[in-house]
This record gives sequence, C-alpha cells and structure tokens, in this order.
Amino acid sequence: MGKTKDVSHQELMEVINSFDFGGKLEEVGIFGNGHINETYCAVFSTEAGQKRYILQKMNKQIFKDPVGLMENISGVTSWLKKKILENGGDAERETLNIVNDRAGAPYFVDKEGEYWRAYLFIEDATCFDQVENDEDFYQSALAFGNFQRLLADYPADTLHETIPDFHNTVKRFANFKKAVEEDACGRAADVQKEIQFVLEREQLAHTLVDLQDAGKLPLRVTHNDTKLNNIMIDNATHKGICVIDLDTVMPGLSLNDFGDSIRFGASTAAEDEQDISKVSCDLHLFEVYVKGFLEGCGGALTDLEVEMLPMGAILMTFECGMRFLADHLEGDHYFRIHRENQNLDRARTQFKLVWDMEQKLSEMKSIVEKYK
Ligand code: ADP
Ligand code: GN1
Ligand code: MG
Repeated sequence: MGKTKDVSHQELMEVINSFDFGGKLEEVGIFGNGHINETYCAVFSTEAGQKRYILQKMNKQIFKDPVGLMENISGVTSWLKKKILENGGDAERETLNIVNDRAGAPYFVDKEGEYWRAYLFIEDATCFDQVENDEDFYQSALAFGNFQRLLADYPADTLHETIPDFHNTVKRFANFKKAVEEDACGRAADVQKEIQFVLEREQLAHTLVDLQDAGKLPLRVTHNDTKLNNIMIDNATHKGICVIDLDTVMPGLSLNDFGDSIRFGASTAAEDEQDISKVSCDLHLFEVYVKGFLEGCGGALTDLEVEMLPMGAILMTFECGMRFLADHLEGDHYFRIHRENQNLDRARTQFKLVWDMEQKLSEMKSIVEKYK
C-alpha cells in the first residue's frame, strides 16, 4: 500500500471517521492503478478479524455531478444485488457495496467540498493490469458481457449522464483539434507525427456515431470503461467475480464496451509502454475475448453489432489515443501521470494499436464470423 496523496493524514482521518466502518483503524494508504479517482484502502481490526474498505475521493473536475453519479451507482448496484441473490450468488462479492456515511448518505462531503465514497473491499480477488493467461481474459469477457445482459432491462432514462458525450468519437475528434490549435503548453511542434495520424482519420471517427445517429445501433445500458483492471478476478475460481468502477454506467454502445476491453487487454504491451515495437493487437486474445463477450451477452447483440465488433475495437483505441494526446497538449489535467510524457507514451501505444488493427481488420472480421 502506498502513502496518502494530496490530502493530509488528519483530513483523511476526518473522512474515515465520517463513515460507518466498524472496528479500529490499523492502516490506510493509496491503492490501485486507476487514472481518475483517488483510491485508498483502509484496514480495520474487528472482533471477527481484519476488515478492509475502499475509500475514494471522487474526481470532481471530471464528474461534475457527484450526487447524480452516486444515484446511478446506488441504483445499478441495488439492481444487480437483486439479480445476484435471485441466482443464489454472493451479493457482497459480485457487485460493489456502498458503505454509507454516518448520516446515512452514500457519500461524504468534506470541508473542502470534496466528495468521498466507500465500498466493501472485495477480498480474495485481483485486478490485473495486463492479461496473464487466456482463461482470465475469457472470464473478464464473460463478466462484462453478462453485466450488460443483467442491465438490459434497467430503466435507462433514470440514469444521469455522468460525462456527456463520453464516447462520442466525433466530438472527441473536434476537442482534439481544438487542443492542437490552442497548443496550451507549446508541445504540438514535437508531436506532429502523432497529430497527423489523428487528423488523417477524421472519417474513421464518424463510423459508429453515424450508424448510431441513423438508428442502426441500439443504445444499451453499458459500462463504458471496460478495461481489465475494472474487473475483479476471483483468486480461487478465476471467474470474473465483480465488475467495478461504475462511474460511467450510462446508455451507450455495446461496441464501445467490447472495444475498450480489446484496446487494453488484447495489447501485447502496457498502455504506457515506451518501446512502441512491443505494441500490437494479439489476435488470439482478440478471439478469446470475442467468444467470451458474445457468450456473456447471451445472444442479445444484433447482427450489425456483431459485425462491427472489430470496428468497435479500432474506434475505442483511436478515441483513447486522441484523449491521451489532447491531455498531453493541454498539460495533463485529466489522466493522472506518474512521469513526464506519460500521456504522450499512452497516446503512442494507442496509435500503434490502431495502425496494427487496421492491417489486421480482415482477420479480425473472420474471427468474429466464427462466433456469430
Ligand atoms: P478509477 O476510476 O480511478 O479507475 P476504480 O474505481 O477503478 O477507480 O478503482 C481503482 C482501483 O481500486 C481498481 O482498479 C481496483 O484495483 C481497486 N478497487 C476499487 N474498488 C474495489 C473494491 N470494492 N474492492 C477491491 N478493490 C477495489
Ligand atoms: C480512465 O478510471 P479508469 O482509470 O478505469 C478513463 C477511461 C479510459 C482509461 C484509459 C472516467 O479509466 O475512459 O479509457 O482511463 N475513465 C474516465 O486507461 O475517463
Ligand atoms: Mg478504474
């Protein structure tokens, strides 16, 4: 467990004391590898043994309506809990469980106006930053597909749009162009090759948005951030036990959920790998994920959705690359960085993957055909 971050130890203690945790606090420290929220793990000793909790300072710059966001998470987790119990599952491990603050609210607002939330820690399970074996990746695909299926009849109109136009690739392209034109940090001159890579692909950015606008792709309740470290794999059974990071559960395209998993999990290298020659899309892992995702979705996807899966992978990777490069140009205010140029490195891996998938498109299509 790492040290604490921006907050002082005293501030953190005040936050911890505001939640209804039982027992004596033993330890608290920074936890996990998310790019957005500030995540801590707090360990308590109780008569029944040690109990851990996840505590998160929600990113208010990014999530402008934390109350609406927590309403979404309360609604979705209650819904999932009911279905898990109906299936005889363990609702404390198979979905996130919010711990209320002492006033009974699902979040706590500190003196600075920062929003905090707490979850039961899902024990005996692991979040992976890279695929270690096919089976885990297959299980993550099943779980993300299944997640979408369990939420298929969720009342979508009750969900707040926590980040407007989150996966609107056309708007992401426009924002990217603006970041290049403004060049707030004077970094554009050094990344001309990467900028050109994006600008040459304006039409690509339209592919799914245009189909969606034409009513050809259905809006579903989707997760929208389906990278491998947003799923917990059970240490004993190796099943994808719980889908976490529910901040962006909103109506969206199934193809984006599929695509985001591929861009992260089917890559042969880390998202911020500096040696670009190591980065490519592993078609075997692509196939493993196609199989698991389609099974998990339980036959719910339309023919066009299935046909467009490879395009979903290319587009989510392209979008993420644009976002990383725009953030690099704007001064790294969105994605947390731990070293200089990390967002540039992240953008480069994404563009290498896009290029590689473009070369492999017909093979990707043939793989999808096999599982139709
Ligand atoms: P971010 O939006 O910053 O990615 P996440 O909600 O994904 O934040 O949390 C960051 C990391 O914290 C996860 O990748 C995971 O390792 C860990 N984590 C989050 N929630 C839990 C939980 N309930 N139990 C165990 N670990 C968790
Ligand atoms: C962020 O929150 P985290 O680290 O799971 C981002 C995703 C990106 C991802 C890139 C709310 O995910 O959209 O794809 O980084 N989440 C948000 O790794 O912007
Ligand atoms: Mg996360």
